Amino acid sequence: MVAAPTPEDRFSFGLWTVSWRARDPFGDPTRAPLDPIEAIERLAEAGAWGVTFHDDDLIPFGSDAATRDRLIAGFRDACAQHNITIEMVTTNLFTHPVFKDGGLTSNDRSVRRFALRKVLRNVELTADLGARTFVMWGGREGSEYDGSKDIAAALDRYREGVDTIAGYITDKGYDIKIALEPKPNEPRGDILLPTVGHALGFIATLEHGDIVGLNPEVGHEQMAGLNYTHGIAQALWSGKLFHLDLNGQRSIKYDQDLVFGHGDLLSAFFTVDLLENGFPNGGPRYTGPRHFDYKPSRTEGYDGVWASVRANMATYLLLKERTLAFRADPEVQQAMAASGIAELAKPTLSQGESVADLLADRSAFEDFDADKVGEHSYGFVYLNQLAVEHALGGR
Ligand code: GLT
Ligand code: MN
Ligand code: MN
Repeated sequence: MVAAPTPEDRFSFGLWTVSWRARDPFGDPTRAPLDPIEAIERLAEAGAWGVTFHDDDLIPFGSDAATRDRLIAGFRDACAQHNITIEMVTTNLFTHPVFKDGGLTSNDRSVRRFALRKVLRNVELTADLGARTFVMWGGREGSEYDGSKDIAAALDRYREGVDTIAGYITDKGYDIKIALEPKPNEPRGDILLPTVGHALGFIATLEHGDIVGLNPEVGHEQMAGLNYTHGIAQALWSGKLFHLDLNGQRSIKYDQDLVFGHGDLLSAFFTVDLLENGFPNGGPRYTGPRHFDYKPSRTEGYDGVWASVRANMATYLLLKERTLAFRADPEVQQAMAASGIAELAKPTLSQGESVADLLADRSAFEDFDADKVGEHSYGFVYLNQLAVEHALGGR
């Protein structure tokens, strides 16, 4: 039996996910447009707690002020009526042709100024709607050709842009945090800030970096061949895991945006394990929404869209149940202890021990039997098998 989602689970969905009409580079849309109000009704019905959106998901690019106000008011009412929390807002700096060379890092300065204005306007909307996270996915910030972009200047402009926005939020006193979303490629040949690690390095150079963190997406790290759980672990350890995009990806290829768990299931197991149970030896915990950013496959009609919404939450809840059982299993606890999981939390130098003390410790080097210690069998395979057995419901 799969547990039903509750508001406490804090499951949220991008409006653009269920509204995706399934146009791809080779084919026309396979689904009719979806009214945002209906999307809210259906998400609520499925048990979602929250929603997120781009300005342009709700307000078509170029709408006049009256249309904009009307659409926002209708959306706000629908969310209130169905108890759906607007938890994050993000800005579309990628669809209109004006952004073909990027928004904040376009070689064309007038585009950069327009992009900044579009983002700042959207910050105001975010504050107005009470959302606390402002995601910035720079999908068009990048290049196809190495000679076409001065990367140092592009990073200067990226920093200028993010700092301007973060400084604005701070000056206004808004309770909003910015979460940068890395992606290695697609739609650009190469995107700036391609991975969690690049973004963390970038954030460290910001003047207003205190309110800037990350929104890592499962598939985006996996497109770069990286370990998503490790990525969010380092973001968490750095105090920078502000938000998440959960979905599925099967190896290094185009961005699949599958349902969560429909890619690398065991990786999803350990992602949920980290989110729900934390680091084995304690440490910072993620307390934000469980946000799904996926694309209902092009083969599906709206019945399939709503089934896929439920699938994301059901898979998460099943994995949550399995990871709780995994951590509670005495055999697992024993295997973890035997594997030295707890020992890693012990500082390598003893309390008060100096480098001179270490240098004087013959047991650490001169008398250290590397060959003997090299025979240490860690038991990681057994531990992993226990995880697989729990994931498959075999225990
Ligand atoms: C776009 C992208 C996503 C980002 C969204 C936020 S937009 O759909 O593919 O990964 O999270 O801008
Ligand atoms: Mn995403
Ligand atoms: Mn994606």
